[in-house]
Amino acid sequence: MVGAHPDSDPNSLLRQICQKRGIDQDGLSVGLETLPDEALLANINSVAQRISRAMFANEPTVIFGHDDPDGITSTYVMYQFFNSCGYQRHNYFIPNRNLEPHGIQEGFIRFVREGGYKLVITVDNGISSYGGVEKLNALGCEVVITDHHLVQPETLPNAYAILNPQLPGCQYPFKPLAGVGVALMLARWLGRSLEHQVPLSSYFWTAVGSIADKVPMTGVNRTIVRHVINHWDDMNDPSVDFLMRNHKRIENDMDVFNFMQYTSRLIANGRESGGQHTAMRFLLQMGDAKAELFQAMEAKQKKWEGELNRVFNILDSVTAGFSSNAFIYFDDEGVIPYPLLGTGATYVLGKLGIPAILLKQHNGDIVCEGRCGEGFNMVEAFASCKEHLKQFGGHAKAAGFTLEPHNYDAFLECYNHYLAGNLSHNTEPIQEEPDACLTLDQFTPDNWRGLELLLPFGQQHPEPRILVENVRLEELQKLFMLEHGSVSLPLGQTGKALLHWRSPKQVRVLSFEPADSTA
Ligand SMILES: [Mn+2]
Repeated sequence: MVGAHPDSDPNSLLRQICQKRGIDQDGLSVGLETLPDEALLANINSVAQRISRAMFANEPTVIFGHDDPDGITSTYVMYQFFNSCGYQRHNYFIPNRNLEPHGIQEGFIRFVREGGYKLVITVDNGISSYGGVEKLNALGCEVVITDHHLVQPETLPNAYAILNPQLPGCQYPFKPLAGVGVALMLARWLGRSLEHQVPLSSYFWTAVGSIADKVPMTGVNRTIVRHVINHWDDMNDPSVDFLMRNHKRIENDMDVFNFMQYTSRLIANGRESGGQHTAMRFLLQMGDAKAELFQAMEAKQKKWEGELNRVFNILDSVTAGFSSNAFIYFDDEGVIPYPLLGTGATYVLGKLGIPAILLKQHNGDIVCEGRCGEGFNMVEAFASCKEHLKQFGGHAKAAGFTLEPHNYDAFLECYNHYLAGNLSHNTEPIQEEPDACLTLDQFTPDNWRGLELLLPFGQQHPEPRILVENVRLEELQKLFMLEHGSVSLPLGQTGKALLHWRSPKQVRVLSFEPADSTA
């Protein structure tokens, strides 16, 4: 079987995919040495100096996070960095968005006042907290903002300094970092000046937060996740060790990637009050307390998974037969729990391929989560209606807002006006071409395994789709584990199989078209 024929080259399939996607094959295994210089992040020096001053003067400091996995990991990376420096006056606060709206609100301002904090470091949020920063300043507390959400230049908070690759004029070449990616770059920069190395586990938690936040898996984001995969055996973190004991054995790169995805889903559970979060306590506790907190997160996760299925069923019936170029749904019966509003909007976007917003009553206001694909900008859409909104913010493809109920009709009119002017009429989902076309004799377990180098997958870097022609599914079954979901597998027929890469030994069948029907 092994010979000089090009198709027996284990890298032939990988090469085809890289060519098709315009990926530099040699760049697939680059390391941290290729990361851009953190000095290119605007304001990083003033941010670092202010934080160093707090550390040297032993000022009480609080990290203000966000209650999603990106926000939790951002908080943890910063907190751990301070721990490892021997600083002892730092604390954290994770707001609970079920109790208070997004950003700096009264509960946190009270916490700062009562705790006498002199410095607040926001992570994964803060860029849209103009009013909150004013109130903190009035307490004599300075605020350093680190964030990755889109910047609204006319309402930049009056902070001591702002670190955000999206800031106008910021020279950092890679913009779509996660909130935790920004926190990691700050820790690396502080580490450089303090001659203190950031541990490998911080890269792991950055990978977990980045995967959860669905940032593009390209550039710096990919380099960070790949670094963790490549150095998996050197990982040394009590929380990772604990989670691994409760997880199946990790044998290959895909298992590491699956483990990161599993971790990102687990730590999404555990909102509490008073700035606490079960995932943060799990990360910081040891022994029996750690095990108990793990069980609490698992129990909440099970409960939410059940809820999610119920919400998807509701959305299935709401979207059945829907034909318009934008989706707006007000949950006036209160059947979608607030924490699932964003996931619900993502689900509708996936189904209909059009901009989707879901709204509901929450704590006396109306809250909204919106999701869209290429060619539309949710933040811009909400900005165009901002006179009717209490607050809004997010990313081009995922954003949210709060409004007072009496402004609902005015918002709706304004949003419809924006849709009419900004929605392209061609909303048909684009049928993507496969990444490679092969015949069965060119398709071997060796070149399939070679695709593991493409890990990690995510936005703008999906699992490869391979079209194999003139194949009988029995032949594939001899070579791989076949996963096919609801696609039926007509055995005994020859045809075209469209396949997804799932793991070195596993193939997912997306569709199968018998040769006869293609004639
Ligand atoms: Mn985030």
